[in-house]
Amino acid sequence: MTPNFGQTRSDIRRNHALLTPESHEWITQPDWPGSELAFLISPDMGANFAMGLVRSAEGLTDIAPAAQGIARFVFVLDGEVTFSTGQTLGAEGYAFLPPETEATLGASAGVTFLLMEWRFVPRGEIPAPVFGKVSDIEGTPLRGDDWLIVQKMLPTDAGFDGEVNIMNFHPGASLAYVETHFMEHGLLMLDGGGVYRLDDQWYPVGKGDAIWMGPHVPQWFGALGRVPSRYLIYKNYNRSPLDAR
Ligand code: UGY
Ligand code: MN
Repeated sequence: MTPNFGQTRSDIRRNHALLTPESHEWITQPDWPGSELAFLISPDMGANFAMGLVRSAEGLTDIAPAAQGIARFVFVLDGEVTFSTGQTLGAEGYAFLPPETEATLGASAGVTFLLMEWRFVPRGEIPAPVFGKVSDIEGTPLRGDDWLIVQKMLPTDAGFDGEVNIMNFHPGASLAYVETHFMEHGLLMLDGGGVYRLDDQWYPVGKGDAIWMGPHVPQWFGALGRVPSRYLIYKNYNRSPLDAR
């Protein structure tokens, strides 16, 4: 076997990180029996949320809900995820489970899904769980650009302390300007690829790559190639910059 000479595209910095598939570390956790998990983003690196991949060769039953006060978001990449409350999610199905949701989680053999968890910041009434699938969501052009379509997976009302969107880029489309904002992001590339600017670095990115963007990090994406590019992106939202971390 050829050695890889210590190379990876993963790059972990003070205010952003690129996490690429060849450097994933799959581990087990006591509260996820039967699974392997690759945590890609976590508070240890400065993020205010955790994001990772979960996979299971034999399938899962009765996985306990998230810890007290923690919201959970699941996005299915392969296979099926089920909840004890009766919902079944196929590929690109998703679930938002607010803190203290009772439902346990199951999954089919060969499942892989994205898992995000964060300490929920309530503003009034805590929203009910949300279940859906990406193909059912109507997209809207971002700031009038019909080459850049956003699908919002969660309702936009103020009870939600975050949003999770799919951004669809026509080949050659790009963000209109370099964004800087205090809200942070977790991102997973779903299709296509291009160049992601993070702070003062320009990274080639493609399907399967994950990105953490910390508060205020300058960010820009340009889609390259002949096929559309898509990414899933989490953003803390409806929060004041003065909310305690
Ligand atoms: O919603 C956002 O802030 C989004 N446009 N950011 C991004 O794609 N990096
Ligand atoms: Mn942004």
